[in-house]
Amino acid sequence: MTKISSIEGRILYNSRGSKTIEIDVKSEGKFLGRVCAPSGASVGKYEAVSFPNGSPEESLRILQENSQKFIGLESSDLKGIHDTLKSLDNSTNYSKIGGALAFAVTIASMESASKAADEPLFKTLSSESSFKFPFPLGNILGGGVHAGPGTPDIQEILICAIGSKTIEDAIEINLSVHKELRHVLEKADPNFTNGRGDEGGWAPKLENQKALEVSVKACENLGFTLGKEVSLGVDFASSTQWNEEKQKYVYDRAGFENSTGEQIDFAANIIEKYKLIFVEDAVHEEAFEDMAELTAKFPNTLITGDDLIVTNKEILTKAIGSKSCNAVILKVNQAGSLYDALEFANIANQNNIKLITSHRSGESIDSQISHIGIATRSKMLKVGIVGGERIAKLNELLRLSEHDLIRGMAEI
Ligand code: 2PG
Ligand code: MG
Repeated sequence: MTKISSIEGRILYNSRGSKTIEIDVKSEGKFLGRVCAPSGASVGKYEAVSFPNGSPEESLRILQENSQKFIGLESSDLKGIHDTLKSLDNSTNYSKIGGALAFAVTIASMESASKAADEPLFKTLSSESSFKFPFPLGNILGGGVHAGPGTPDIQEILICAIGSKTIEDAIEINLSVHKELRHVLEKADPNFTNGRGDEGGWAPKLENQKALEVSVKACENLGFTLGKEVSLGVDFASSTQWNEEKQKYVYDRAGFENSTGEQIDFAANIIEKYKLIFVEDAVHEEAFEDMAELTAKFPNTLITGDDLIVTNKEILTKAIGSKSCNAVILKVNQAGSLYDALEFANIANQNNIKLITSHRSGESIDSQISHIGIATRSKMLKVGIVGGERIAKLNELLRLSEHDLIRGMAEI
């Protein structure tokens, strides 16, 4: 048992160059847990607010004023630390202290506890005795709010090496497809600049279908068959296309609009044509019934809620009732504290809703989410493919492959 002896924070920058906070939690004066908070660009309406009034400085000031409340708590007592945060902010979305603060304090405390116990973080977070690796799910081509004009409206085309038996192989294959896609794009357009979006996926000037076709081509050039060695996924991030006034999805870049029915057909055609294993937010964040239609139609595809569910256990319970999805994104900072996120993960696991632990588009070089993905028995870990802040998560998985407690890949 080790007690928190100090808690401090500082302002740093995330991968997009925006200000964020980093928190240091020390136990017994020596076991340091250090966490830098990420943040999203395609943010769900109901997710935790990152900072009060958008100010990281304000979050830090609140921490400094209240640091004594954390000192003396057991660093492994996630509930106690969570309750202390809730005593400072009883709102439902951490609007008073900022979800980034709840995120960083809770994960840093658990990291400090894991160091004190001399065990890896995933072990501190779970009482299970054996674990599996989630499949890395990586962004190969980006558009939407993660990339500039002329890129696809859909936000992400993703690769997953579903046939891999080891984490090393799964990571290597994702990297090879990302590299091959660059060659395909260069061949198709001699003026392609090798530009990349916020998460390291290539950002070519292509409309949606063309972007999917070049992604398939990259897989085929490497001798892969879709559905065998690899499968593609898509994050439509449909709330960014949804126009409340028109009650339509507006695809500005491709130049068409979809009614709600047309959007379901649009997504269904893409799922069928490209044999997608993973589909995220194919409809907007409040379209629970439309999602349910896709879930019923595609039982073998992970029909996944991100902005729809925002790692919120009440919304998840509602979605389970309406059978809106068979998979959910887990982003700790959408929930706020790690305690909130682990409760959410339990509900998902108990109801056979598959978990995909995910990064944010604005990331740090931390890698605790690799441990969180393992501890929550996530099927996939959505962390990108290249860029220091993405590679950091994959490299941590490779380090963890030296650990006896983790054997084999998750069953999707
Ligand atoms: C998403 C994420 C991560 P953001 O929409 O799933 O890929 O993006 O962090 O911008 O919400
Ligand atoms: Mg998403």
